[in-house]
Amino acid sequence: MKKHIFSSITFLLISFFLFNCTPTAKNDIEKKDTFVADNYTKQEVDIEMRDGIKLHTTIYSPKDTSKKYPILMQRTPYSSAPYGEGKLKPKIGPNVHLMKEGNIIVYQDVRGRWMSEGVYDNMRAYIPNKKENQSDEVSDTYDTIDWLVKNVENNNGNVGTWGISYPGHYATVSTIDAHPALKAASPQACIGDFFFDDFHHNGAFLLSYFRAISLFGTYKDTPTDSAWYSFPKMNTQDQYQFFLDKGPLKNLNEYFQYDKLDVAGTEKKDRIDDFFWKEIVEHPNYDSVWKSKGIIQHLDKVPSSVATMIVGGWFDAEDLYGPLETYKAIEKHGKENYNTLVFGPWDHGKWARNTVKNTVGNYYFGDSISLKFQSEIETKFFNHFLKGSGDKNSGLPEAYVFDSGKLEWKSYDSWPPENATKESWYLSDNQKLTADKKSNSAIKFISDVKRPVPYSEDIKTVFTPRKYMTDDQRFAARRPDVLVFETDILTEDYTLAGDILAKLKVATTGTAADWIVKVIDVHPADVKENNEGLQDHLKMSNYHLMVRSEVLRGRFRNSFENPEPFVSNKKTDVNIKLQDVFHTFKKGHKLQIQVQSTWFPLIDLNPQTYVDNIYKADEKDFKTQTHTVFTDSSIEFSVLK
Ligand code: PG9
Repeated sequence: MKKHIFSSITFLLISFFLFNCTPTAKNDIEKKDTFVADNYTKQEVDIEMRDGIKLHTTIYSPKDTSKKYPILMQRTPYSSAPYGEGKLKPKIGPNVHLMKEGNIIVYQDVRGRWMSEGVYDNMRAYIPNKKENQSDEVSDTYDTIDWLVKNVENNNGNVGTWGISYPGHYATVSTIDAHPALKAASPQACIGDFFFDDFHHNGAFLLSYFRAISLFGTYKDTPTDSAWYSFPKMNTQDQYQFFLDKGPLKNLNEYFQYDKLDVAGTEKKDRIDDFFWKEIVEHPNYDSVWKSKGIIQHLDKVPSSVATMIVGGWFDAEDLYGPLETYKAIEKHGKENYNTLVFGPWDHGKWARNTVKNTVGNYYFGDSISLKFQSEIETKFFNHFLKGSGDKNSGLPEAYVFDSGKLEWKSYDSWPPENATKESWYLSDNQKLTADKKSNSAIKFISDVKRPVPYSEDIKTVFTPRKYMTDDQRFAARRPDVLVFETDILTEDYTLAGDILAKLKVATTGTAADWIVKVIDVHPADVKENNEGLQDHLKMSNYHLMVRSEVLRGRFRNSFENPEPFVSNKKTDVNIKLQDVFHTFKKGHKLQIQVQSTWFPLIDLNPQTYVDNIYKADEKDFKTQTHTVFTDSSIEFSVLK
């Protein structure tokens, strides 16, 4: 057996940054957690796919063979480690309850990753009408399930899939043209489309993902249990200054050996290029490359034999579009499907954590929220469909959603709730958000590419963004290049339930601009209680809680496929869809809107002069401009009375 020297640094890094779970040192895990070793056996098999490629699959089976068990599977690009005889995960399965009651738990390295054969492709495109032996992730999942139910001892013939983020995406994939043994799938924070999740938001590049690109852009040509990629060395903790000094995105090519990509005749195995950076650089628009990779469009192929529970976090900085659009697409196409939604006050993957205090950054939402989800919702879902009757009377609600303002769960028969209605507020001058349309005046601000608006007060370098989603926005509100509009102090509760549409009317002296809109819950000044996780320089008094935020790269205002410049100084409509919220602005609070044009370095800088491809823009293209927001701009909310 090949000696496995899995790179623990990589494992620690991936675990911490992507799932905010800091695995304790190896010996602590062994010392504390022997449940898996005491109650499960582990086998590793290489399952052959229809095209001959073998996928490395790790199977944990209960030692108690007196009964049969369903199979719970996660397919992942992040490794099924640890590999090798006698090396076991300290915890397995979606949660500790499902681990302890006994299930067959399976992990598989997806094609081209870690110990599996094949060539990796990010968000590999689904091939609807595959020719014989043609493979994609759907067929890989089907072939794997087929092998498992036919070969794993003591299985009860029922399979469930689950995963968070990229593994969540593969759980979504499992539902398409699903194997008949698949009875339940829980895609969680599932990537829907890389043009709207993770690396891009409405055409803007998430510069804050810079270090994560290497994770997915380097080829490996043999199965390996050690990391074959490396992360760019920034040699600083001040990412704002780092990226400001770097200037145009093309200056990042050096970190991805981009220039070496086109060396004629270079064998793939000799290249040290990053194919994912090349994909991002050469496809700045929503073209066939990104479209083909999006999974939402194929969710008309989810059979009603598969029950789905889509899970997400209202404050998930990585994948918010994915879970919301996945749920809505299955609702739209699968009228007979059992399809439910759970959205809580979580950041990326927090619902899988075992912490009692549920916070996101500086904000505290309550105790045991994740723990109750695991025991009362997630475990119940899988047991009903994999061990129980499997009918539609699961006892679980259609939409189980947490009001992040009232700090309480609510159940609805649909999401958004049927009785939510649209209400518009106008961005008036004197910094007011008013219910009635104001005169057509204009508010100007200078958008300085040399001094962009920070997306957070925190300067530190991130692997992927997380905490900013609930950050206090007073630091931004006090900048001249952030426009602020707020209601009077609310005299009664005001509940938003569903998406938000910012209908901006803007102009610029330039020919290109980004537009960012933030929705903020301004807390009363007399709030005295400060939770223990609050950063020292902050107080809950007058806390400006960011409830939702979104960017639109202005060139895509009319089409993500066909960008177009602004006409200088011409009043122009820019509509920005902000993802769903469920938040009550309580009596005594204020609802505030902020509008700005830079958000650095969460996203890259817009040159503010139109160029064909910002990834290839030169220093000379970046120009400070004066932008204008007209006061007939409005925000349309989904309101629950
Ligand atoms: N969706 C998350 C991610 C994808 C790609 C890069 C970094 C993060 C995730 O899988 O956690």
